[in-house]
Amino acid sequence: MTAIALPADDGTVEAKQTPALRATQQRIRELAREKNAVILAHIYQRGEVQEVADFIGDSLNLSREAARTSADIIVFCGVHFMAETAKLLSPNKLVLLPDMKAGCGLADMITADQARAFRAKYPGLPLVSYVNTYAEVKAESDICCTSTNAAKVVESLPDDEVLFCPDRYLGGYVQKKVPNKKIIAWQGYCPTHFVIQPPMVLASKKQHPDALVLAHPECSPEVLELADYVGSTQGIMDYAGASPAQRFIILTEAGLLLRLKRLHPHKHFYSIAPCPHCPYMKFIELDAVLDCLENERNPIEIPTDIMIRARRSIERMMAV
Ligand code: CIZ
Repeated sequence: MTAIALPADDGTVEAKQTPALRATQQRIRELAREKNAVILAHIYQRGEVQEVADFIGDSLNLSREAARTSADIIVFCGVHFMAETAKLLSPNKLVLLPDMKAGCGLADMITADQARAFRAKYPGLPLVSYVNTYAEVKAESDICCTSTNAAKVVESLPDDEVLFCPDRYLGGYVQKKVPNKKIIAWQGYCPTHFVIQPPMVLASKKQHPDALVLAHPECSPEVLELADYVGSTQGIMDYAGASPAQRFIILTEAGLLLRLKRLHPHKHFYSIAPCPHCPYMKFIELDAVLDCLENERNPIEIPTDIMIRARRSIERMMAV
């Protein structure tokens, strides 16, 4: 293993900058150039993985950036559904996921069969699916959404009642933003955001009374009640960057905290205790990135019929 972890007081983990780590990073960059590959790192990735990326961001923006490049290969340092989204938007590129164990606890909460049964229970209602779903679920949906545009997507539909999957908390948050429609939400949730509980937030607020609380809408409504701002990963990044405030409590996965600390070293970012880490995101290690690029391992493949229908759901969202 190339990286040696150094835990910080706030619960984030930085890799020790050893010669072996730097050599692996350098080899990844050389190979990316030789093979005309673009490396994407989701904002929840380990710091040393973010450092080798061409683009860092949320899953949809990364997939769109990669689609705009003339790269032959996309290495997606993130989780499986994200690499699938990149493949949907770049069907002619080879998309690689460094470690196939990088699944998603939230995406696992609904299968295509369950999505079909959900629709059958409410005939005629449109199904909106969060991008955090597998391609086979997107294929059963009318339209996709992100945490940034979910309210806008729901608002754009002509129906008074809308099915939403898989995240009940994002569904509930959207319901508050769009009170004129009834949202019937699938009862899934993100296990990493689920561990964030109000007493932990209150304890962090007590420790940092002048800090603003920025929360992701995958947190429970009780947690969102305590937030000064609720937004997607990109929304939190933009808010923290633009705000004149100097101190922030960040209620989402540790990778975002790490990114904010690097981008704004003069500001102060805190978490809750314990700091939430997504185990799936952390499966992506530098050695796996190198191995998958070197050996073109773990290509993402999506059956054509699913590809066509899933892509349609994403394109409808992009048109909103
Ligand atoms: O789609 C993404 O990247 C995730 C996980 C959430 C977000 O808010 O960006």
